[in-house]
Amino acid sequence: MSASASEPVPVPELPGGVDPAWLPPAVFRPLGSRRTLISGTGPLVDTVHGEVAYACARFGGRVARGVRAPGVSYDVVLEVGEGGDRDALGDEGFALVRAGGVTRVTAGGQAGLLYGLFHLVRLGEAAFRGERARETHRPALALRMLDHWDNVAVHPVMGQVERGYAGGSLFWRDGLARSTPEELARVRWYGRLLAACGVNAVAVNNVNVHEAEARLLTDRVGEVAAIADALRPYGIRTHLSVSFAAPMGLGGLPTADPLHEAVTDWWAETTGRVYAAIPDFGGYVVKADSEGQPGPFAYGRSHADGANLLAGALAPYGGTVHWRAFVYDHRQDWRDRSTDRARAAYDHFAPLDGEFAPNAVLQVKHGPLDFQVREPLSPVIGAMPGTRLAVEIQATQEYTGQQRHACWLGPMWSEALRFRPEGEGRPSVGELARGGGLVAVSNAGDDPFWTGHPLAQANLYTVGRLAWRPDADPRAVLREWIELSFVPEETAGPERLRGGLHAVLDGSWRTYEKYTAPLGVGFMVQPGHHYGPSVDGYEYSPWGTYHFADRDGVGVDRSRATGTGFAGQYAKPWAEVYESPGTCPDELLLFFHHVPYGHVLHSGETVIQHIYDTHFEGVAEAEEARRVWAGLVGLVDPARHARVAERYEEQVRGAREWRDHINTYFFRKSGVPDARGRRIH
Ligand code: GCV
Repeated sequence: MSASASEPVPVPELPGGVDPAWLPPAVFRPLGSRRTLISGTGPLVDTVHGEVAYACARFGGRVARGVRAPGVSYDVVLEVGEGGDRDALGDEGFALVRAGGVTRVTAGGQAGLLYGLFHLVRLGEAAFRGERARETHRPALALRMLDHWDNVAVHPVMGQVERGYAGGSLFWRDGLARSTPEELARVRWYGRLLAACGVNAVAVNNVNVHEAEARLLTDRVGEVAAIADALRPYGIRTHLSVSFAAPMGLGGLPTADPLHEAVTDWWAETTGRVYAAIPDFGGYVVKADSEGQPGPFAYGRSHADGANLLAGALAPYGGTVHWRAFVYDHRQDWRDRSTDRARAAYDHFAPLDGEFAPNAVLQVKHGPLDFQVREPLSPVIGAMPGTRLAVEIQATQEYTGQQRHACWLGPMWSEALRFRPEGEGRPSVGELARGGGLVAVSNAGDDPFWTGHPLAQANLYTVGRLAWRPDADPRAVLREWIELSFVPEETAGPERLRGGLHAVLDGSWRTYEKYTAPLGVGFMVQPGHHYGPSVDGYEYSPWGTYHFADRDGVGVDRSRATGTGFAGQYAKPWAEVYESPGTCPDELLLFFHHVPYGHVLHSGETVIQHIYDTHFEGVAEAEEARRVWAGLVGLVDPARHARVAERYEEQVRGAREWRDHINTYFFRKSGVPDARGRRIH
């Protein structure tokens, strides 16, 4: 556990060769060259003390803890507030003011002090200049979480990390928890990075629970406790993915029926033991009745019955169950046009609104399908006002370039979080998620750059900052990340570096969209690993992800009038907007409608010409990004530069492959030549 009160907790040592991401030592210079007084007690205040001491040791400042020494003046005061401040700011909020040459952070609680500290780090010198009127900062979402799809043992198909593109797991190696001092220092460093962008919860194992992962709940809980110990100093609570069938697999019961008393007792006892090992344990994450995972359907019970079973076991300890809404038929017959995977989550869950326990959170993927580069918002998010909802996004780039392509997802997530399911004047998704939070599938691993592609660190950073403020301008978040990670020192002439980084990242999501599956139709990826194009890869498969291209047209008719009725799952105005190709936004046209190739978009182009044009443009943009990046050599750390340069080679190759597959496929299907006469194979 933590060091005793009032002792600084030392900053963990970054293992050799590992990239400091958005916390290079230089970002601590402005704070570390001043005199700071810290007041408050508790383990997170000890962490703050350790951070300031680390900064001062490097940059010549001084830090004192407790009462002001007579005759000594301070430039910075970091304090946990009393009375009204505590109530107004909450445990995680803080106020910042600068007057009379003193910068003062007053936090509502210990966690707020930690976030206030990292806020000062982000502000850099600006935090210590002139006067600053009192401003308050509080996270909009109480739960800001990363889910790791990390396997404890290497899985024969999915490897150590399912959909992981950043090496092995930070937590597990070959069947065991990582436990060397160096490995645990790295876990602590991960916690440090997460706290610096606002994340406060981590689920440490895959939602697809195999045998080894299942046992983390029982005889192997000590391994989870060790991870929790490493993350705790940075205000991060640890969560565990569990199998709904655990009472059978681990407890030897003949059933996992959520209404069976022996099952309830088993979960209660097991959960009690988890809390004995990890007193601040966050709770369970459950994938049930989904892609082969067991669930309550086997007993004729509802998902509210299932979630409430675990919620009941967690409630005495203040824990939460995160119950995933990703439930659909993955054994669909492609000939069956009456089943639509996009409908599934709403069909299963909307009727259960109001039935979930207060400490059950329904975790809903932001789109109705599965983290495609473009999807509408999941209609579940606007349809369950009586349920605590968490929005799930995917930082790991399963369908967005697998961290071989630069694809900053901030604008996509921001669009989802700002979307208003019931139209203008009604709550945004960010507001609707207040009860449950924002959860991202992590893109981090044991890669020296944390995320495989160094520029994918921007996605991880953006997750935390958007969870803190879902209405933040994503470009401002990117700017913060650039300043911390690439331009920490106020050196002359970093404008070219800033400009170059914005040039390659600002529009990278749309670039990726341009050269992959068009107009919201999704998938068209190679089955299994999901990298690279295969237009018909999933067309005759059981997974429910079809595009229905033929010689006349393409897209899925999800209208109420003639299609699967999915558009009718939305409230007004969206149900009407999506219902007709005349009002449906271009970028979602093929998600909602099957149209002829000659259909004219709002942009004035035909669908087929749009496909050709965007695919040529997307490749040109990827080539341009590669060129811009090459020009930044000498301005970026050489190892980072080299890694990104290597990834751009692959991105350009991959983009060309996508372009040629998609354009050729649709040229052959439609027989319509490119109006601009470019070469199509
Ligand atoms: C963890 C998609 C991915 C799976 C993932 C699943 C989920 O289907 O391909 O790897 O499983 O989503 O979100 O549970």
